[in-house]
Amino acid sequence: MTARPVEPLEKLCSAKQPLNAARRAPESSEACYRHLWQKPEFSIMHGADKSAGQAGRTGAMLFSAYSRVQLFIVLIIGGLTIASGETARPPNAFVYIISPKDGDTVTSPFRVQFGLSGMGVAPAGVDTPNTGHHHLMIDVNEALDPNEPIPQDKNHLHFGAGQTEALIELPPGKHTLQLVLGDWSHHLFRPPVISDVITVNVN
Ligand SMILES: [Cu+2]
Repeated sequence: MTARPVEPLEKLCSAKQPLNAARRAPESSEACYRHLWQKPEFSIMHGADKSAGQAGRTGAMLFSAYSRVQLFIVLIIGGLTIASGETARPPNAFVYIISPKDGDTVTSPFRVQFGLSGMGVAPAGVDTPNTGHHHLMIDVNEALDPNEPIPQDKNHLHFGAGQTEALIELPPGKHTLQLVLGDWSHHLFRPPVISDVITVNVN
């Protein structure tokens, strides 16, 4: 937890009584929550004295409960942020398009086969070391943002079930294909596991 000054803590606590616990440990907003939780008017949370339940106190109680939920959400989001997008690429891992080959002429729909070496395929959401799932970039020119999940649209196809090939339908003309391995949370590995771009001529 980052250090917080006492005054915002007091606002956060929304309590008129001295915030001894918070003052003793101003670096931790948990002290505030603990302090509020131990106050008599909050004993209703534990099924006790309701006589103290005046409007202001009820508001403070709701605020406290709301703040707890907020803290919980912040902790969850923080945890996910730390957990996702930080998957290290195993050495020697690479992806490649087995077929079609660069420059091939194909008839739509056509089969694209995904090749992966030095790693395994796992469905999205499964955080197993040295695994990921395939993503096919179709006519994508912009670089992917390493801090964001791989976009999901008609140009960025996710194969989150662990597929290793796909039947692709494209309008006639030249199209580029590129294979990208994403981690369990659809983020790029660091450094990215990404194939060469190939061009196909679709009939
Ligand atoms: Cu994905």
